[in-house]
Amino acid sequence: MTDIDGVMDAAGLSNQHVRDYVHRYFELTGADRIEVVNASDDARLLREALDAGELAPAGEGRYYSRSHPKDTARSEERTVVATSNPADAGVYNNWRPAAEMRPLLEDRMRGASAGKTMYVVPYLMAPPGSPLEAFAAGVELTDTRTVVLHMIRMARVGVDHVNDLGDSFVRAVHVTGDLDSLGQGTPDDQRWFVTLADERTILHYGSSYGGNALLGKIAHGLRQATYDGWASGDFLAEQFLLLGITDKQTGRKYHVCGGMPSASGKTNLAMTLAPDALGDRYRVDFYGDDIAWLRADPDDGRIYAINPEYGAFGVAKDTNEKTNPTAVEAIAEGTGTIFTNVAYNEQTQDVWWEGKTKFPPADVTGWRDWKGELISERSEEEKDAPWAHPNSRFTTTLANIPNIAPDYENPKGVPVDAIIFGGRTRDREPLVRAVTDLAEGVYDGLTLGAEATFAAEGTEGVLRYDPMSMRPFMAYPEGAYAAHWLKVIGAATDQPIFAHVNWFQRDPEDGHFLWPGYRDNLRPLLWLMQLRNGEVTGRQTPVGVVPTPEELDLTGMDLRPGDLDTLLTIDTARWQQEMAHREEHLAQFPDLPEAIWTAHRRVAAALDDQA
Ligand code: GTP
Ligand code: SPV
Ligand code: MN
Repeated sequence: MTDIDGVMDAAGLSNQHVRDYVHRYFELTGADRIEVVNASDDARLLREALDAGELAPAGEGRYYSRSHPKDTARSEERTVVATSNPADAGVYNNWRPAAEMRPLLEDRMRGASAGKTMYVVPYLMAPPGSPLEAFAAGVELTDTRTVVLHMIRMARVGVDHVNDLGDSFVRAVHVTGDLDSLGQGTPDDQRWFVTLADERTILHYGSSYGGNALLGKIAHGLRQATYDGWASGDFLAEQFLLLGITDKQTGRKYHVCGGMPSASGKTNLAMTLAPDALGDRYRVDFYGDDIAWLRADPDDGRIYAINPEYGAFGVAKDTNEKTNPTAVEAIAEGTGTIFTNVAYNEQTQDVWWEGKTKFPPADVTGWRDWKGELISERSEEEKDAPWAHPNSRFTTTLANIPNIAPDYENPKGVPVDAIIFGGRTRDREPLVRAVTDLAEGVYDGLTLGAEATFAAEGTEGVLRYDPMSMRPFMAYPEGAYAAHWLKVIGAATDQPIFAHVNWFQRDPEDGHFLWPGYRDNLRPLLWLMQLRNGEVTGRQTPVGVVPTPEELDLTGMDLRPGDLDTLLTIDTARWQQEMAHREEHLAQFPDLPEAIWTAHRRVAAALDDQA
């Protein structure tokens, strides 16, 4: 019989509400042992994971793991937000009654951790001392050691974060289940990923990968927090990157945040190194790459943003010295980085993924693909299959990121100058278009349409609307969401400018990206800051202000002739078609604020005038 209280006493876990919660789920899941985790346990847990074969060494101070081959991405279909109020049902939150989901999940979890250790992981999703700290604490219970190691990198972990909180922490229970027999992706799928938002409880069963299992990140940092932000009236929690731009010539510093759907460029943008030609003048500071919480500050009337996370869980594909030198350094030897589902060489302990180098290693000796199969033994049909899973990732703490902002732990957060939206859109969307009106900016976010990616199972390439990039993380109805956005940003007297960006326009004939992307993405952001400062005027179009070709600083770039024109063109006929789709999309949301419809009609009329 495990002496649970003895373990919690020894770990200094004194909060009685937390202790009661641990007792309850220890009994329910039937785990054999418990362990209370602090960040300082990392080295020991790494050793244990290496000994147990859950991790393999990937060079000095780096680690490699493989997830179950049926468990490599978020499952949107199996993800539910449940409450006790049917009026909380929206279009994208897959609402179910809490009274139905809790017993269902607890049934699945009953006895499912038998033979395993239950790790108790107290965490904080905010810089300590943040005005939003009251929404940030949680305790994840998990039966998988590699999940603990990821949590230590992705969140601030330790008992001190929860001891003095009474009952105000998120209960986040993760039970892995038998991944061999969960019917993943079949009509008999056993997995459930449920946020009981009005009970501040998260119950996830049937995965040990990414957002399905690291509950501080997506389930708390986004789904629970977006619900809490609305219920309290105080803040927004969004799938946003957050960066700073310093103009070394003028000494001014700007902050930009914004939403792009999963695997669409947030990490890369936040880690951007200024293009060589502009590096003497500008510096980009990393604040966050996946989540931002935003609030209006009554003192100076500005919007402030924090990154609640402590690490980055970044897409490996195409990460290299040219696209993202900052990331390459952040995952170098000695950083404690964990790679998941990339290719691995068991003889050299090397890792590889598509786009790390132009061609895969020529000598395939010792190389195994993400499933663990030897490349040298691949059959003719398998020959061209990717070595790494497209959603393979690296996990590293923020402190490893060389352009981490010096003030990234400032509890107050940073004042936001611009909110941008973007995604993978092969036509129609120009490189950048600025929107100065709040309702039109919110409207633009709500109608963000892009090609879905491999970050969720079974959706790659599908064109879909992804409001503010929150479609997989919505927790309450879209009409109320729009109204809450207007309220929170509207409370600021000095509001950010909005913009829509697109790095993914392609040539219709040969398919090449018209814009080289990556480090050059700083250029349209610089233009946006100049527009906000009144230093440029751009060209007014029905869908916003677009730069003139002269206004963009393209020093050191070598664009193909004609590509820049296409990048800055508004195709009126194509946009008119889009407006009809938008109308259908928005019509799904009852109670959408009238200001959003007014913005839609204004844009539509401006396009008709121009046609
Ligand atoms: P999540 O972590 O899933 O929320 O994704 P993210 O939005 O942070 O995506 P990330 O920056 O990791 O990029 C995903 C993929 O897009 C990677 O393979 C990048 O190499 C690629 N990518 C990022 N920026 C650009 C760009 O400017 N141009 C092109 N062509 N690809 C890009
Ligand atoms: C995403 O899918 O948007 C991610 C990765 O940021 S995960 O944590 O798996 O959700
Ligand atoms: Mn994300």
